Amino acid sequence: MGTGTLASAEREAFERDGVACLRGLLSEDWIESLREAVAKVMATPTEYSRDLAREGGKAGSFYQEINVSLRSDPIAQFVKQSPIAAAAAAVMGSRSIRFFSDQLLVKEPATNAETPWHQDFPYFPCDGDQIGSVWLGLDPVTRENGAMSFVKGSHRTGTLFAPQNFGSKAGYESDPFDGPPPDVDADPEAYPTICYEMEPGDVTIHHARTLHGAKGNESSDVRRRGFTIRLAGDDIVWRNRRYMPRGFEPLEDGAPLSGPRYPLLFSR
Ligand SMILES: O=C(O)CCC(=O)C(=O)O
Repeated sequence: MGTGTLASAEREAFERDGVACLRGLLSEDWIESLREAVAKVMATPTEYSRDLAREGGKAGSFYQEINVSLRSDPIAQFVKQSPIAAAAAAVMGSRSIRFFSDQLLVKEPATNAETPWHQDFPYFPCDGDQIGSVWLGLDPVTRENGAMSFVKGSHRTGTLFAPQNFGSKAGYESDPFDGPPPDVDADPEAYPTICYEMEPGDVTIHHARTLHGAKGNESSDVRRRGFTIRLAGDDIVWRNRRYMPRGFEPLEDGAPLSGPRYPLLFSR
């Protein structure tokens, strides 16, 4: 699907559910170039690389690294030139899209480290509504190997749950939020979820206030190489927060995103 044919159904799904799935957005060439680049990144870990399975005392490996596009030219090229930013603008209803951050999240087979239920927004030093994440898999992604689930409509409840360390699950020192995230799995009636199984080339885009999480990778032989790009629309401004994740360049409190660290990827 090209962004020119982006159906209003996907924008409606994003508004209603807090997540939309765009099938076949990316060509095989983009996926192959990302696979090669991710292999190089993982072979040369940095101080920003973590294994969330090891940190959480779990089996397997859950490699996580923030802002890999800042150290890998092919990944930067993907962020800047692929149809991702134009698609995000259409789905989020924004005239412009800026890069905010990215994250590589690779769950190897037989890894029982879950991605805890969380909203992205409390981890982001920003304010506004037009902010979301485009997530893609470099492998077929199923419930078995760790497809994400999203609590439908949770981006519009007005509730924001406190950030926590994904490995140890300890709460971070943060601004006052509405307590820790709920146990979504324990109450499916209160928290109806949606899960998209995906092929390489498909992407999801979720609102930064949407509650989401993923199981571990229970497959014995299929990896789950996930890559997510955080994209900011017209109304997003910098906000100083007590919990400040690594990898951001602070701006003045309340300032619109600007400068080379937050480049404009799309405008219309
Ligand atoms: O890949 C995962 O398991 C989690 C990704 C995520 O939470 C996100 O992209 O916001």
